[in-house]
Amino acid sequence: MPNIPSLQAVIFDVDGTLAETELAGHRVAFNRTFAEFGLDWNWTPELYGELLAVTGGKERVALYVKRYAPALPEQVNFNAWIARLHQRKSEIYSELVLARAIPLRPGIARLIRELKTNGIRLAVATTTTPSSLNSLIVANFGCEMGSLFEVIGAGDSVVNKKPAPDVYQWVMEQLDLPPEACLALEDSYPGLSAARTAGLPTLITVNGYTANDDFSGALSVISDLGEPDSPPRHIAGQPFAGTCIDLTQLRAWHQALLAEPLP
Ligand code: XBP
Ligand code: MG
Repeated sequence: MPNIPSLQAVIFDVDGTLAETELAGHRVAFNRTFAEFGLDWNWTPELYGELLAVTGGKERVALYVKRYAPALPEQVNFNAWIARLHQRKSEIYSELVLARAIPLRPGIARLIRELKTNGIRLAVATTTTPSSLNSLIVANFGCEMGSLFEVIGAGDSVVNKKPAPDVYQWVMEQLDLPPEACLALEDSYPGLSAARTAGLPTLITVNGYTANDDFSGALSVISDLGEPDSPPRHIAGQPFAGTCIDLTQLRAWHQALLAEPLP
């Protein structure tokens, strides 16, 4: 019998996983910021989907400028200007989520509470900023992010953002746990790549922007975590038992996977 560690921690992605924040949250905040900065840029839902190929808001603006060469205001330092723009965008995003414009995805609040009650350690690995994450948590849980998550890898915690594995590796170092004792929850190809390269078994819940991503190597791919009266749809990988994804299911997947690892 191989020495299989039990599931000790779940590491959550944020955007697209905890909540559908991109279309009505980050995208809208970017467009409002562009208007405030006197730019005539408009990131349509389609264009934003294309720009999601790169993670991180500052990096996304830089990709847009490189790819579409829009007229830029006179400025001395491009990176400093992007940083100011992104700072303001983050403030507007927080205002949006604190107005409860962005609810959590099905099953997220239920699973987080169940994991916490049962002593599973909780962490976050995201490319968004700590302030944006905190606003989402305050709006939906009524508490600060630090009271839910023991370790938070966010924004510029690491230099190389997803799909690089760095943020997951940093989080596991802080947890002092090996990947075999953890499970990642993601929604996108860059997120899956980051988690898998870090050695983590990864559950995917898809969303409108990521439904057609390549999720080869995921433990399981499902529509969402579901609720007891509203089961998720299984898309690929390991099937689930029961009506929604709970701790019993995560433990079952984890044990089965460790006994027979993914290729
Ligand atoms: C998703 C992202 C982020 C957000 C915006 O992050 O790619 O860039 O779109 O974040 P994840 P900021 O799924 O890893 O949580 O503008 O705050 O950088
Ligand atoms: Mg994501």
